[in-house]
Amino acid sequence: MIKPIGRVAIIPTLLVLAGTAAVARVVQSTGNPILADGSYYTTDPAPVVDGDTLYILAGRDEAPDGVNDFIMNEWQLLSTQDPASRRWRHDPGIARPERLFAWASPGRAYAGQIVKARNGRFYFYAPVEERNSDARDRFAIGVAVSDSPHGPWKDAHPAGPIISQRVPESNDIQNIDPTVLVDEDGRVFIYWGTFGRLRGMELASDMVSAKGPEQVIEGLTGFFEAPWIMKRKGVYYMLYAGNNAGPDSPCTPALYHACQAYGTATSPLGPWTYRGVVLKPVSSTTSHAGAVEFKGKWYITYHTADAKGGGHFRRSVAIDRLEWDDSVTPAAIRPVVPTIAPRAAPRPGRNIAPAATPTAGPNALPTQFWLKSLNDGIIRAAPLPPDMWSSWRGKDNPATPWIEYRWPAPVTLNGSRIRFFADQPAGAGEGVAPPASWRLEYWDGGWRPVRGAGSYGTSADTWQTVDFPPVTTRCLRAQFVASKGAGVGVQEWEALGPQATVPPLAPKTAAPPCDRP
Ligand code: FUB
Repeated sequence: MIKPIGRVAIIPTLLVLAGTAAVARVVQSTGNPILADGSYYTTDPAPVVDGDTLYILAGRDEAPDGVNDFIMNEWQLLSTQDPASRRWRHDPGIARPERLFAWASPGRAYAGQIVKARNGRFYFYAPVEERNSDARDRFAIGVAVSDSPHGPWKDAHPAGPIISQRVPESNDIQNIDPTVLVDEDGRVFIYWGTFGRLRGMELASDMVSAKGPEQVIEGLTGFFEAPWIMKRKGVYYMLYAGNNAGPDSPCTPALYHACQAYGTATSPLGPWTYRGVVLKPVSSTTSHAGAVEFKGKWYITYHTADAKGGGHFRRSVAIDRLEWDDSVTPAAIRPVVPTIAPRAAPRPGRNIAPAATPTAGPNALPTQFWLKSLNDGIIRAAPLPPDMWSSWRGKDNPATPWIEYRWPAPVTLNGSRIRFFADQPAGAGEGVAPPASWRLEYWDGGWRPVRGAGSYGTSADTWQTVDFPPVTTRCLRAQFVASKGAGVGVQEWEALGPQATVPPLAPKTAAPPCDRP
């Protein structure tokens, strides 16, 4: 019998693993994310194939709702014989930093990778924090070994981490996000890094000893973190999280969000050539991808905030097909089309903002914020900058910024709700503060204030609702007077029609402006 829990059916095949409290279960997923019911968040996927099984090593986000921190105490494993079946075995709690390494602190079980070596054993490259270290950044990469991806794991280098700010050389980067390739000739290469700094190094065939010097890897445009090394048809491919943001960036319009980009090289340590974007930003700020060939097909794994209760620090692993374009040299990775499990139909409502194209002005589109968040229907208890639009630029914040919705054809509106964000109190002259005042305007051959509107509330973190007699227009503006030199911030802005309708879909192309021919 299959007992449905949320959108995931749990088949009660409970497997208690000797020596740990972890309970394995078999899950019939309904699509992405693989585990979607919010009972376990799964992060930083690293796929590895052994025989007829595809394994995904994942971290586990345990941040309470509204806490913006990577609270990650353990790693977990997902495995399947057939991704298309959506039948996965879930092994929670396969390892914890302090159990893998005597020198590691608990917590911060960041993005690791399990790699099968030529000797048939599995090596687990795990970024953890050192307990006793005077390094400015205590993240270090340790290696554990096992005969199975399930473990049990044993420290393969009990002398300590193989990479830190002190070993094998001194460095000043954050030593996380390792990825390892065992090349066809048996040579082993490790890459790691974050915050725009990527290193690479050859390892000895024992999988742990440094062989070559640490090398700075360059050429991967917009590299931020999460490198993933792989090889196909003699070409080395590096997937990575990029965040070169801007209105015209192929990667991401908002600084905090990452795309997945890739580059290629003909030798493992480069030179590398940037090749393009594989995956656009997802619902979480990070998407940390890995890719692998399994039974003749390539798959990409990444994480999103799409599970129940999910967020930027409550991420969940997704898997999709990765396709190659062999008509070009080197073969290109085709842009990934992310899939998501079918959702319940949204309830009818008066908000028709999702059908509009949002824009902002004047000079009010700083890249750390995301205009798209205005009408995405998501309100977070502790939003990050890309969960809102704000006019805050640090200095010279616009005194009278505005946001605007443009519909492709005229719509009738008789109300609006707005949700301000503020990190400073009303009247503050810095940061993001509630606006001094605001009003709604609609286009009618010129910008006209809506008539008969009641009061315009300005408090943050609650809906401010404005009702007015119906107007028919293609463009609606919220015109603000900012608090002194502060920015204005908005998490969500709704445009309400007189009747409830099935929520409209986002427009495929941007609607044109009203005030320019
Ligand atoms: O999960 C913690 C960190 O978030 C990883 O190390 C990064 O790659 C990002 O996914």
